[in-house]
This record gives sequence, structure tokens and C-alpha cells, in this order.
Amino acid sequence: RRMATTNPIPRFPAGFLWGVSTSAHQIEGAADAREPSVWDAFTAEPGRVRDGSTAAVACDHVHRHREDVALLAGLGVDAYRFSVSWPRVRTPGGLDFYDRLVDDLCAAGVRPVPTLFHWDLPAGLDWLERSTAERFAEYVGEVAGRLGDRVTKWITLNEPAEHTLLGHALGVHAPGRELLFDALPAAHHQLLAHGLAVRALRASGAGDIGIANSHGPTWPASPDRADVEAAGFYDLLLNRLFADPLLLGRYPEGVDELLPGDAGADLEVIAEPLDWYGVNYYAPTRVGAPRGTETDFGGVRMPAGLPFSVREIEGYPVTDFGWPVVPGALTELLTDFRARYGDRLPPVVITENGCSYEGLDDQDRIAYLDGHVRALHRALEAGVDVRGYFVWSLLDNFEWAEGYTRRFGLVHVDFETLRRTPKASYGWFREVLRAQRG
Ligand code: GBH
Repeated sequence: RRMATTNPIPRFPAGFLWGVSTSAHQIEGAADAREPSVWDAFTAEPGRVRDGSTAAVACDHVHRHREDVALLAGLGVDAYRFSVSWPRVRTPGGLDFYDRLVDDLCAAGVRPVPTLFHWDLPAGLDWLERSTAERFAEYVGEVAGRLGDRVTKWITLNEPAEHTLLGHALGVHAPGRELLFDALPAAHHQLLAHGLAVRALRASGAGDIGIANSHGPTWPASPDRADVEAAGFYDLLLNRLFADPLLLGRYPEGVDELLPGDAGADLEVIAEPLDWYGVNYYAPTRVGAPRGTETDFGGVRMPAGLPFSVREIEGYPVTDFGWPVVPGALTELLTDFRARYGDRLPPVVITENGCSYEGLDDQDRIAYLDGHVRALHRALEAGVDVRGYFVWSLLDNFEWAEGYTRRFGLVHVDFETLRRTPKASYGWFREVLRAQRG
């Protein structure tokens, strides 16, 4: 067990946004009061979720949001990142819940930062179809019309990279497709949906707009050419495929034939200027040449036959999920981003960072977060314009294909009684925030 150092965390600039994140499907429950999503269909299939659970109740947040807002207020965060469930908004009265939540947050002095899509696509819609992007923009316009008088910071999508990889290429997340490289149209249509959503939000006069993309440094398994090339390809697929069109207005070379034929014509929409860029960061990935066998990617099986293989990172502690704890890789990621995108990179917000550990006295989580906040400060000192940091997550929740077996919360949830209990890390983060303001 490692303890956080006792040196105070360096001071972040005034106005730096401290927050915590959640997502609708992972915490809300109240599944009977919304349309089904692709995740409801997926979890109903045997064998899809490790503990056979569903998110029908989850943290029952819809009925307990007052208690959760009080936890946010007690923590002293500036902002709360949650997601709006598109299937709930499609249900008559569904927006009322978010209306109340936003009111309660404002009353508690916590700034609401909604994400408009965090993987819970309405059942019957499909990211392989271009029309889904248009439907999304209509829904976004509806949400902005209702919440835009109080919400001044928006996130369009959460991690289209992971939704494409895990949901459409490898089939370990909903909708459970195993299309490998044929999944890329789903990526393009999400990026198009993002661009159309930015336009819909701007048209409604909404404030600061960003996206939350999953990124991490890719480390070649060795300096050998085959490993370096494989790592470069992985970096292209998971990082550049999503950042380049948004920030540079073009797709990286080498993916053209995998995208829909007319993709180029959409780049102007996709590259609509952003007010800020959200980065979800957990761990670096070590990648080498293919080995002709399955490999393990943070608990996910990567099939043989891909042009790369994910390798274990040795020499670092790992979380309960098996992901390595490498705070320095966050500094590396951000300084590399700044070098690659230069002035095209808008101010950055870390929209997710966190780890899964068991227990209420979660000193390992404290060590993880402490290390990453310091690493973020080093990126700031190195000239990266970082404006905020959000911990994933406020609550233990439905961790997708892992069900309730991985706990990421600052607050423990007993999934029998739904009782919330702040962990040691909650108290630690509260003191960090207090010291930053003192
Ligand atoms: C996020 O996805 C999601 O947005 C959120 O909903 C989810 O609850 C949270 O993370 C926790 O999983 O290379 O072996 O170290 C993050 C997706 C996939 C991040 C794999 C890190 C690397 C594993 N991630 N990953 S490894």
C-alpha cells in the first residue's frame, strides 16, 4: 500500500475547474421511465456482463439525485459532469428530470456540465447509419432549448474511440458488433454527429462547447521497427483518428479506405471550432508487432489477426482492473498533444481520470489521484493550457461489461441497500479543493 506524499499539491491557476464525472446509464436506474437503449438489449444477452447484472436500478440516481447533489456540495467541487440519456429524453417528460437536476446543481453552487451522449444509444438507432448523426443533432437542439438558460458548458460525445472499438469492432460493449476495421464508419458518423451537435448548440446560443475523447500515450514494445510501426498504427487508430479531424480538419493518412466514401465532405462540419478539448485519461498502452495470438487489453481480449498486439506494462503498480498506474504518462500525453496540434489545440480539460480499487479506506486511489494531479500541474508548467480536472467517478456504478465488479467511486455504493458512504478519497479530494481555494 502506497501513501500519497505529504507535500501540498502545487497551486493551480485561479478559475481552474475542479469536478467529478458520471454517466447516465451507469448511475441513473429508473429504466422503466425511459425508452430502451442498446445497452439494455446487450445486457439482456447471457454472458455479456461479467456478473450478469443490468443497469435497471444501478445507483437509483434518478430517485436519489438530491442526496447525490448534497454529496457534490459537500465535496466542494466547482462542476459536475453527468450525461443526458437520449432514450430518456425521447420519453414524454424525460427532460423534466434533467431540468430538476440542473436546478438543484445551480442551487448548490455546482456548475452542470452535461455530456449529450455517453454510449446509451436509443435501441433501434445505429451508428453505422449516417442518419443517426442527424437524429442526434435534433435531440441536442431539444436539450439545449430546455437547459441552455442554465447550462453554460457542454460536452457533445464521450469517447467515440472506445464506443467504436469496444462496441462495434470487438463486440465487448453494446451493440456487440465484431466488425474489426469495418467498424470505422461508426467512428465517422459519431464525429459527424459531434460536428452537427456543435452547430445545433451554437444556433441555440449555448456557451462553451467541448468533447470528451479517450487518449493515452502509446509506447512501442521495443525500438524494433516492427514494434514501432505497430505502435504507430495503434496510436493512429485510437488517438489520431479522433483528434486529427476535430483539430486539423483532416483524417490521418492510412484510414481513408476504411471510412465511408464521402467522409471527406464532412470534415468541415467535424472541425467546427471547439471552445475546449476534453481528455479522458487512465493509462498508457504498450503496443508491439502482431503475435498471431489473442492479447489482453485491460481485461478486453484483442483478437489475433490485428496488425498490432497490446503488451503488458511492467514495473508499475496496477489497479484492481489491471491497468498500470503511470502518472507521468499524463504529462507526456499532454505535452505531446501540444507539440502535435500546436495552436490548433484549444484549452484542455481532463474530463475523466480515476481508478478501480475496493474498500472504503482507499489509499491506493488517493495515491493514484494525487500522482495524476501533480502530473497535470507539470503539464501546465510545460506550457499546456489546462483548465480543469474531473475525477471519474463520484459514485461506484455500473461499469459496463464488468457490471458492479469494478468500483471507481469517491463514494461507495452498497448495491443492495443503495446506501452511499464517502470513501477516504472523498475526504482527500475535499481537502485538496479546500487548499486550492485557501
Ligand atoms: C471510460 O472509458 C468511460 O468513459 C467510463 O464510462 C468508464 O466507466 C470509465 O472509463 C472506466 O472504465 O491499456 O490495459 O491500461 C475508459 C476506457 C479503456 C480506458 C481501456 C483505459 C486502457 C486499458 N478505457 N483503457 S490498459
